[in-house]
Amino acid sequence: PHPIFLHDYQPPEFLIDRVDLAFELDPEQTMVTARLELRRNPAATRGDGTVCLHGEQLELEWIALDGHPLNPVDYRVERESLTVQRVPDRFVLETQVRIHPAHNTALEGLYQSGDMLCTQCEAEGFRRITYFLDRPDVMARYSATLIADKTRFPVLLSNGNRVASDDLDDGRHRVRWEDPFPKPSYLFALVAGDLRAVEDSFTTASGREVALQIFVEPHNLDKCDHAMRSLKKAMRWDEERFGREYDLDIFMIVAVSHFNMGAMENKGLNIFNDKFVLARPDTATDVDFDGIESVIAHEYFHNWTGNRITCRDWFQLSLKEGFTVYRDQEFTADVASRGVKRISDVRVLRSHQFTEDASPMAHPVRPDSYIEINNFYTATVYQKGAEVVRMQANLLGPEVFRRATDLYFARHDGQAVTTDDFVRCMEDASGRDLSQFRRWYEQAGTPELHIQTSYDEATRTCSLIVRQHTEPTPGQPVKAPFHLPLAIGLLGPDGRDLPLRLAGASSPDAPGTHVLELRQAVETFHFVDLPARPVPSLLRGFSAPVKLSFDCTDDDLLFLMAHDSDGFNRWDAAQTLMQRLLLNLVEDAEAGIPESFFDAFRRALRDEASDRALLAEVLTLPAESYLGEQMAVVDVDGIHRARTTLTRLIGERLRDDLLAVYRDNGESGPYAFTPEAVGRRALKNLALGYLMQAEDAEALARCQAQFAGAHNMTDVMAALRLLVDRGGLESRQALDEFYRRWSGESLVLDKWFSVQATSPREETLTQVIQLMRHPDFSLGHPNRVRSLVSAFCNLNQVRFHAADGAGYRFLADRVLELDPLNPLIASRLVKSLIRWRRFDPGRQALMRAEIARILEREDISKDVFEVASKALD
Ligand code: HT7
Ligand code: ZN
Repeated sequence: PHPIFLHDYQPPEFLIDRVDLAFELDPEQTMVTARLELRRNPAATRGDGTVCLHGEQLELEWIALDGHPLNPVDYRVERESLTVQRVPDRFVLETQVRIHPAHNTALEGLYQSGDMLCTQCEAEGFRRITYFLDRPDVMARYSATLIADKTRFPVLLSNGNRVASDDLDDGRHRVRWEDPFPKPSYLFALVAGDLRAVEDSFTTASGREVALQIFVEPHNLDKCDHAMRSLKKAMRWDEERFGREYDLDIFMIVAVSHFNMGAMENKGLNIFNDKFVLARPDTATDVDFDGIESVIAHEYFHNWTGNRITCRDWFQLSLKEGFTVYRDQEFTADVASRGVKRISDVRVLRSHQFTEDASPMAHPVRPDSYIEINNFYTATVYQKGAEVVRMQANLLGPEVFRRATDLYFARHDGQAVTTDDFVRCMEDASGRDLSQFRRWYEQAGTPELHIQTSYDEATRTCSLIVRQHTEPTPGQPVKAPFHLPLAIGLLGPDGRDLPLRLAGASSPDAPGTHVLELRQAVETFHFVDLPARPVPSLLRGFSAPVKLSFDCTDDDLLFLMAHDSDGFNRWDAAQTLMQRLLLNLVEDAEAGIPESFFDAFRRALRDEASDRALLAEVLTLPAESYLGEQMAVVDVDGIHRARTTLTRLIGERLRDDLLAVYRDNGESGPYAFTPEAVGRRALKNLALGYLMQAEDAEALARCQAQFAGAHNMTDVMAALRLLVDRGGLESRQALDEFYRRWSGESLVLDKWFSVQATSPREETLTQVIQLMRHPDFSLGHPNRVRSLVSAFCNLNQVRFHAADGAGYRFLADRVLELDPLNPLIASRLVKSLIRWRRFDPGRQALMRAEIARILEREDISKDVFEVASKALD
């Protein structure tokens, strides 16, 4: 397989103005007839009188040009293309192909999920439906006529408006859809099935009525309320915050069970992994409710950032994904808790994106080459892309940023554009020069900021020397400095923010946060008029996606934890402190934990005024995988031992306070998904976790009672997890009971698989291997694979990285089994192996051997090939 390069981009030789599709739908074989109106692109730089269309796994039945059937000498069918010779500048091309949805295990193109048929076209799935110029800069108006058996497929959906329907003589029916908006092929969708809809409506700011429909299988009708509420919230928020109104008369969501990713923003017909639609308090956890709210919002927001304005090519993926993630993060921050949201976003960034940036798959937010684009739906493109938009928003300030996004929507509506076009709008609206800032799109790697602070009593000056450095990444040995905002505050001895006055500035800023703009590899800043040595609070709100190190004592961290006016930095100080204690314990299992730590923890537990959700975040120990990242060589077993020890010590030393917190935050009344109630449950279950690690008898009784008596899945799962991690008879009984109760609910059953796969108990891998043979397990069901196999490999550091290499062998076996079925899922799994350089020589050798074994397989997909081969480069 060969890479594709950004610098090779050429505009398409032909444009397609209209597409009329007709589908005779049947799972075994579907006939697709396409009528395409093509014309030569005036902007094209070359052309040789032929047109070459993408197509994969299509059986061509017939082909006609301007109404005349073509002779075989006039066209050539290859494995991935159809070339037609001697075409005029403007013509109509008609084709009919046969495809086989029931045998489509890759879940790209048209496929079967349970009893329904659905499509997934992003990024390059449309070419598995019909021959086409399957690239995002070819935007066309579509109609789709769907014909199917009326009993099996009473509901037939596609993009846009339903314009006609009738019954045919043979038990089939026909529905025609027309989408008035030009769109790229990756946004095409159809769904056929025996579905029911929950319906509602939304009146837009300009007074238009939009019909809202969520389609599900009949037994799931009672699990759509939260999704519908989330959708309406998102629609209103986008009007208020970004001035974006919905543009069609109908907006549909369909929940399907077999889905490669989270959801898909097809124009007017979003298709969702059912995990991000279906929720009832007794079947879904707070994390699930949260995920549904933000994924529904994310896909809805794509209607403007992705659909109305799309990407010129797939290297620009972050144009729509980074901006849309930024928008969904801001939405959640506004409708829930801004502080808690920032913490959870930064957790994800650090655990997924920073690790990716330090891996052989490191790539810029705008990659410059790829072998398989599916491998680039990554934390870098999504989460770092969102941070890059956030930095621009912060550099411009809210009003100017809004002017800049308005300009972007006005200037580029209906176009396929680049990240550079986006930045130009930021520049044009603000008058600022962002040329250096553009490096965030071009250079991979996480910048490291090292800050040295000093205080000079004589001049009452606090100086900051800031150094930035970015390690080389594959293909980019040398990095130029980034332009980045560094938000800081200085705390006085009473814990309050001091007024900040940069040397040379005429007047001080008000007390609070000051944003420094960095541009050089080394820069020095002097703050004057400071009566005493301040404690610096750096990178407030995580103002840039960097790794920060600065010279501060444990006492400084305790001080920041207690006083920083920036909630994010209070949390970060606690994390840094706990990280120090834990890494000390890894080095020396006998190392003591200072009393001051337990005192601070106790004070926090007793602080009844503080936000429970924020408190739960502050009191959560850093994850094992995150601790591993902080070490030169990951000490898998040492980290697990240290974290278990500190958890137990907290449980023992703070027993009474933890029990009090557990009791005080119990459920009262029916389930509510409010920030306050979610925070209470999080804190209560965190306290229970510490107590259970201390083997407390009362805690065990409470945990069992919670498992048996809770009416919400958050509390049931929290208790089940603790029982399973403890092991023994109680664990088996709880698992059996859970299975009996929930074996008919696929999404709940996923939880049953993953709670077992992520247990740190020694027997977990044996258990996972047994579960692979469970009648409810199937490699053809991505959610199930994620709940068992990916959960074990990605969320269970201590067992996956067992020193004998059994975890690695298990993973490689699954990759080899999955690759012929679903390369996208297989290749995501390989990513768990690629960071082998982070481990000790024994593990390194075992991991590399498994990657090599994967690469030895003939006919490996290009998805898996790209990841595995880059891992060994
Ligand atoms: N734009 C979508 C990304 C996507 C995808 C979704 C489902 C299955 C396969 C997919 N390939 C790419 C989802 C999003 O980011 O909104
Ligand atoms: Zn997206």
